[in-house]
Amino acid sequence: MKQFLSVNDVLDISKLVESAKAYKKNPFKDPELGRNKTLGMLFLNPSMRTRLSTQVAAKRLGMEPVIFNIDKEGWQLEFEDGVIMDGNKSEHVKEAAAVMGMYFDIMAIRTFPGLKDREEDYQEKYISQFVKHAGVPIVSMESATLHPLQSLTDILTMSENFDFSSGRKPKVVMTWAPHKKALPQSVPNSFAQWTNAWGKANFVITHPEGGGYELDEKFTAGATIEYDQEKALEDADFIYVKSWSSYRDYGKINCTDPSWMMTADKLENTHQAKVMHCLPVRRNLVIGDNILDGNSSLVVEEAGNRVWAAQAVLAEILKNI
Ligand code: SN0
Repeated sequence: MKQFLSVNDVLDISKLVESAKAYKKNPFKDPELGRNKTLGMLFLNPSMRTRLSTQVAAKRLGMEPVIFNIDKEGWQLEFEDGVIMDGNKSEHVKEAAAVMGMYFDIMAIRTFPGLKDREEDYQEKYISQFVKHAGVPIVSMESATLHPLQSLTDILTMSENFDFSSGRKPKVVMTWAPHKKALPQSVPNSFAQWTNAWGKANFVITHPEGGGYELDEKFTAGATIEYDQEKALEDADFIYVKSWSSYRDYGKINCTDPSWMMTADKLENTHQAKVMHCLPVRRNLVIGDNILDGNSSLVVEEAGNRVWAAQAVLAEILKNI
């Protein structure tokens, strides 16, 4: 693997999941793979799980992770081409990325969307410039439109929590939930893209009708869209809860209906469904206490799996440099 920006960089999802499981069984089996290699971890936005799990994963492969919170500690970067830099931006990404590429063997980057200009966000203006100018493999730690390390973790978590030998496909339902902030579509886009590419589930997406919450079909094609949440949740094996802002009415919050919150009573007509969320989750706004404090929640186990997903991805890239 030469980079990790989306599922399209993965040759064989099942193999990558098996590799993550092998690291889970034996975290220290490859202490030499990343020896004398440095991972630059660049944050333009906040992070807890991604930062910590990727750092731990890198160390277990013998790598040295170096963290740089560019948003707080660096020069403000310019990303536009051909501008006169007489404003508050001190350095162009062309130099910044090229320089960092001289220091690091792999670079991992977190950069959220602006949620104002859909075209700009969906062109991945920020991460793509690092790809272009850094000259080293780039790993997405959530970009403007995708969050592949999270999605690999989610596939791993589902594969551990379903008995595929039953011959039945699990029903996976991704449901929208209300939120007070306009959130990126990155996590739901990416979950849809990976679940479709994985191909081992019956996949349904449910969200309010009329607010433009339909996600980019480039990621969702193959999934069933059902606007009635109750109907969508029938016979579910996994319920993936996520809030996102409108895609069609870009970046807007067009629905705040609390009845879309995930609560324990909604599990009644499911196959004892397990509830997933990437975290951080706002209790009693997105998911109720009665789920998060009960047996149906996988959220902590899921977050724990982030280490093994990151380790599998870094290992694949290290084998190629
Ligand atoms: C981010 C998102 O993409 O939805 C990161 C998830 C991994 N989530 C948030 O920004 C939540 C912030 C909040 O205040 O609840």
